[in-house]
Amino acid sequence: MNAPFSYASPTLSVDALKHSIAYKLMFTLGKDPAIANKHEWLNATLLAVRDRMVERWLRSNRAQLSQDVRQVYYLSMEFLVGRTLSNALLAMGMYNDTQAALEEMGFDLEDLIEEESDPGLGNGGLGRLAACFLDSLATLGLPGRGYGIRYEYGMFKQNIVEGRQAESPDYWLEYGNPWEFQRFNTRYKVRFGGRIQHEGSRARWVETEEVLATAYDQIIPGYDTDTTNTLRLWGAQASNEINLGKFNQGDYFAAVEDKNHSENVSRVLYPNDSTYSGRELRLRQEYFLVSATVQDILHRHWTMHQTFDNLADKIALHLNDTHPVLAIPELMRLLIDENKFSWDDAFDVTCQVFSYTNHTLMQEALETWPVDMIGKILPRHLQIIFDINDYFLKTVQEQYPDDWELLARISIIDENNGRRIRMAWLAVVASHMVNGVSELHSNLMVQSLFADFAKLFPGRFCNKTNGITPRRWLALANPPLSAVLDETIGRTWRTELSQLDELKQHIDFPNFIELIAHAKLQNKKRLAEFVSQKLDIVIDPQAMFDVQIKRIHEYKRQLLNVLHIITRYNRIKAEPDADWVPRVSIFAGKAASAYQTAKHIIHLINDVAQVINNDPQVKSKLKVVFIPNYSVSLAQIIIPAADLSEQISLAGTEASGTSNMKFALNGALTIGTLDGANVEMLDHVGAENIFIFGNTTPQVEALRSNGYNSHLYYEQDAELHQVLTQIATGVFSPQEPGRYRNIFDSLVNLGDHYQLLADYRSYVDTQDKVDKLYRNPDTWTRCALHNIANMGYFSSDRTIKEYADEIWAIKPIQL
Ligand code: 26W
Repeated sequence: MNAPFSYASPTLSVDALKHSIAYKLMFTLGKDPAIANKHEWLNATLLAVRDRMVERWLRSNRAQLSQDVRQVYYLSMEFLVGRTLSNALLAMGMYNDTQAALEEMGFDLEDLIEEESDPGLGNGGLGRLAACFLDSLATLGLPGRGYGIRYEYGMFKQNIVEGRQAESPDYWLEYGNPWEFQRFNTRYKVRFGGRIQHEGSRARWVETEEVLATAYDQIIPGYDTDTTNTLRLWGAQASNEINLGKFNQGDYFAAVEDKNHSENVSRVLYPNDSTYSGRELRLRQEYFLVSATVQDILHRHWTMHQTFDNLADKIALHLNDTHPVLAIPELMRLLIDENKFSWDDAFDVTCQVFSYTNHTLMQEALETWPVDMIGKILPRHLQIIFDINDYFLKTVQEQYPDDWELLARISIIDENNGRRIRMAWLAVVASHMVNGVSELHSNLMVQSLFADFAKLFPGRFCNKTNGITPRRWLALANPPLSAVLDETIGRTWRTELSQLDELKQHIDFPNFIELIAHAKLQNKKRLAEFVSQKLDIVIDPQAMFDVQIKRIHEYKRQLLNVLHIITRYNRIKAEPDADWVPRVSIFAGKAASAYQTAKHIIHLINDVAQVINNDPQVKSKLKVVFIPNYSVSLAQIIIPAADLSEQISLAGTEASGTSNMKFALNGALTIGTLDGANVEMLDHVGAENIFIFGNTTPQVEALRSNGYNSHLYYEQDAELHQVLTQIATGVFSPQEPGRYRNIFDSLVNLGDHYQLLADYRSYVDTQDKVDKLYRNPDTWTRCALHNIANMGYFSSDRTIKEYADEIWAIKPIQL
């Protein structure tokens, strides 16, 4: 394996590093090097590396303070940062030195890197996007901080037991987290419950229950720059260690129970992706995050300025989806009740400060909280939300007198569904900018979900197409390809990804094509080795690696992929001796623990794999692999090894997708629908270099409104008929023939909500074109190269520059 080559740092000698690592091991961890285990060596290395970053961090923070620049605060319930060590070494140009130092001490850096736990503090796309954004902010020298929750248990660990998903808790802090700084002195009280006493326009919130939020800081290094930023995560602490009253009454257990109850607020990440749960603990988590954050931001501002009159000039608060939207009433509350602002002034500042990103249009994902629940837990916030709504509806009514239907539609309070607060409405009303995450999604957003608001506030809506950081997703994940790029166009693509365009000049050199193909083969061998070790399945690196890795969700249509796999299986069985293009279909992804259909899909994939992988007639012509426990670190191994990237969601449902960009950047070809950012990828790579199939969004809508009849497709397409019948009759579940009858019914008899059958024929035919191209390795690699060369636009550096200029109005700090 090549190491991600790093620029040399003349000040750091290998000896000095060796010394620091040994020092940390002995004097910080208290371990004798002679008996220390791998984890302890890893932690010592992390601490030694962290030390070297602290100086930059302090310098950055000092520069930010002295230049007194406007800052953005990125509020997110999820940050999926991935492992830190390798990224930090890359950012600081210390990879090779550290490798050498450890080698001299008898350790392999790669080994230690694999030992680090991968904190799963997010569900999927939204959390990973937040992490890419932090990386880009720091790399661009932009003043920004992330704020989130330090969940003790992140995303559950997924095991596959007899084909089914089994969840177990992931205690990622088991060996400590040497990367973080616990700030014992940065603590805020977060209050819940109680009641309100009015004093004129102000209110006193009394008799509350209290939890303490303690700050844990992580350094976010920028690549090849001294700028670093901070990710501050809040952990909950009981405000009085144990309830003394109960303790004194001798009720020790009740006292400890109370403590646990308070601390539960940062215990565990909700494993839902795109479905809103409505549970009280989740509401408490959301408020816990924003209350501590807004207090912290105001505290910092006050320390610097001793006034809040210039607040709107100095801070921008960004809401990553609606999950942190309670920051709006929280800021209003603190300004009005604790800092003597008038209501109008407070609302004015709030609107200037906030901006909001919408990440999904799906109904079931949109957060609405019962008025009663908010009233019980956050009585003062409920009042403020009502006040904002009254004020807003009044201004609209002046413009559209007596349009009661409009007023009912845009009211923040939904009176029809048992009185609920529409969090997305609140976010739109109190933000100065609202963005979607791809061109298509942003357009649909203003045509559907926010249509009324777009008419009222035409300048408020915009698009910021997502991006990914080339540091983690190319330099770190794909050393073989990075080495080829470095040789060909130099090293600066890491921060100027559009330079990949220069690769096009080399496309006619067979040697160069050969190098690209060779890099891919190396990555495929690495993955094959991994699969053989972890799953005991042998896959051939020469076969086409066809990959779909993402959360398991009906709208993402993993089932459509399965329909194609079974079709292919049937064709092979019909003609076992024909010249088939060998394929390995690879899946990975978690299903939300309460999402039964998604779990059933995982089971089906594994059952299909069982049958196909053990059919002697099929041999290496087709293999199906489900890799358990998908995570950022697993993605870093799988993505570089992919030949074909499956991005097959129903048009109009995937807001953007970001793995689509990661795959293309690593030289996979995409088979995809015109959904999310696929549409823009097509624009960039050209129709000859991507496999687009299926209905477009308007066609999907037309089918829906004209009465889509999936049964017809089932009747009229013989291959499809066969596949569906096999699923329904237990060909893949002979022990329990009826196991997948419900999947058959949902597709054939119950409306096929995500229109799989409508896209099936186009998908299967397009897969044939994929095979055809794969038979010609040179042409295939040239197409892959066009993908790599045209991915510059999809760097999160470009995305973040747009946010910085057009939404946050922030500028780089000078170091
Ligand atoms: C409250 C429950 C809940 C939890 C998470 C609702 C919604 C979410 C997220 C919005 C789900 C998510 O991760 N969305 C993804 O965001 C990515 C980054 O913008 C996009 O690329 C994906 O298309 C979108 O599904």
